[in-house]
Amino acid sequence: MKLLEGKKVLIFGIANKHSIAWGIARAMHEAGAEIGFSYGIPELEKRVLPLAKELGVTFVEKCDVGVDAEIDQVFAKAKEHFGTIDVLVHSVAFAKREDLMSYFYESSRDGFALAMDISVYSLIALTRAALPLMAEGGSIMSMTYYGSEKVMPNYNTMGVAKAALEATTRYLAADLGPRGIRVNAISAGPIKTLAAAGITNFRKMLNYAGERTPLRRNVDQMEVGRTALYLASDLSSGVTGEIIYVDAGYNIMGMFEPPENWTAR
Ligand code: NAD
Ligand code: 0WE
Repeated sequence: MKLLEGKKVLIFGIANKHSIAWGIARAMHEAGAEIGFSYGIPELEKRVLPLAKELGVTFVEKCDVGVDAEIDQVFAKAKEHFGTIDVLVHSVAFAKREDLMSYFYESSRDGFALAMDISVYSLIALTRAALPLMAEGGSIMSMTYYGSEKVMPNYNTMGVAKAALEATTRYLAADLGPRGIRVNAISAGPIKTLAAAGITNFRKMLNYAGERTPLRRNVDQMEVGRTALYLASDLSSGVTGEIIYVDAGYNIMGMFEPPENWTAR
């Protein structure tokens, strides 16, 4: 019996084959889950449909998570299609490009509000919409980044939004624990995805981290996917409100040993 046999999973945030959400979809598919996809903008349909086909996914719906009516609609359709769901995956973030460069103190009011709306409030809204379909309990998860805890150059508004996302995870976990619904977040190391492609010097950041993590490498989408599988499955039945790191150990370090090994061991 596979880990997610008979489980139904709804995944938000697949853009293309590089998406973390696609790694999650593949890991959960391999574990026997029945999966539904939702994507954010109409232009992504041509990217997402072939991926859906690859996994035999027939539920593929557009949903801008900044629009309540679209959230209502996608969950109405999910109720028709699946009846109930067991797992909700939130893999969505957005900030204005100009807020991911330059000084944090330059952050605009509307850019800050937008990042919080799309990257944080959406988890609350999706969770609330999913509740009627999760009467038997379930597992909800989202994706975060260490820039929530420590300053990362240019992560800026997104760092503050991820701090709020992690706090949101704990408050939702406390609300929903009594209903048998667990809520967790995965803090992933940097991965080259569409969301990362737009970032100046992302390649440099990847190399910087990859040379210094305890594992001396970066992580990939499938490693995040397999941790998501653990969170979705009964293997994690006692785990809620947690931030789980899938970052090759980056977050445990206090000082990084440069590659040329100056501690002379
Ligand atoms: P991605 O671009 O593949 O995924 C981001 C998704 O958010 C896209 O599918 C995009 O369409 C969607 N989105 C944006 N605005 C939306 C809206 N209004 N409505 C619905 N969907 C919307 O990039 P990714 O790196 O896979 O990002 C997924 C998650 O992982 C994000 O929460 C991101 O912050 C997080 N994360 C990424 C990294 C990294 O280095 N790539 C590291 C840690 C955490
Ligand atoms: O969460 C993210 C990125 C999220 C993201 C990316 C973009 C790029 C294009 C949100 N909004 C946008 N808006 C756009 O217009 N990551 C964890 C990846 C990431 O982004 C960074 C990073 C890392 C790592 C930005 C600056 C510094 C480091």
